[in-house]
Amino acid sequence: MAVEQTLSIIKPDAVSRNLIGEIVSRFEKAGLTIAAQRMVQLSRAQAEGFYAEHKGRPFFDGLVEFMVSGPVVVQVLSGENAILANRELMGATNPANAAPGTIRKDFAEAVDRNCVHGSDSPASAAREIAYFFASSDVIVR
Ligand code: DAT
Ligand code: MG
Repeated sequence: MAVEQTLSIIKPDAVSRNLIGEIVSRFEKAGLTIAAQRMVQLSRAQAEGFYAEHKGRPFFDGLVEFMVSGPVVVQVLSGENAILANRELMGATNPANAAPGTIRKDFAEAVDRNCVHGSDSPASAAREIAYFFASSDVIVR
């Protein structure tokens, strides 16, 4: 087991529905700690760059539109196997397929409004954390 950091985003649908606290509470109850956190209104260029791996997919334009539709909370979560632990707390991309008790099952309305983002690998975590935070912003306890 290794202590990892992962990039989490509480997306515009969850922020606008006042779910920040509910979602952060799930991370903390699962033993993950908040190592960095900031509210951001993403620009179109920032959203496109963040999701560059999906450019060309049919849902890309809608995804970017959604991600700039309101503020998001970007955060670094830290803990044992944080990358996979966060993916498990989030649940499947489509809330219809997400397991009971996951964030997406309990809160998300649709695949294109699915409340949270989480890095899916060590490489994506490193890239995504650096996309939003300087290393001096990340406080691992
Ligand atoms: P995840 O966010 O679970 O890592 P992903 O990386 O495959 O999922 O896709 C990024 C986001 O794009 C996802 O959270 C919501 C959106 N998305 C993915 N597949 C979609 C689809 N079939 N229709 C609409 N939006 C989709
Ligand atoms: Mg993904």
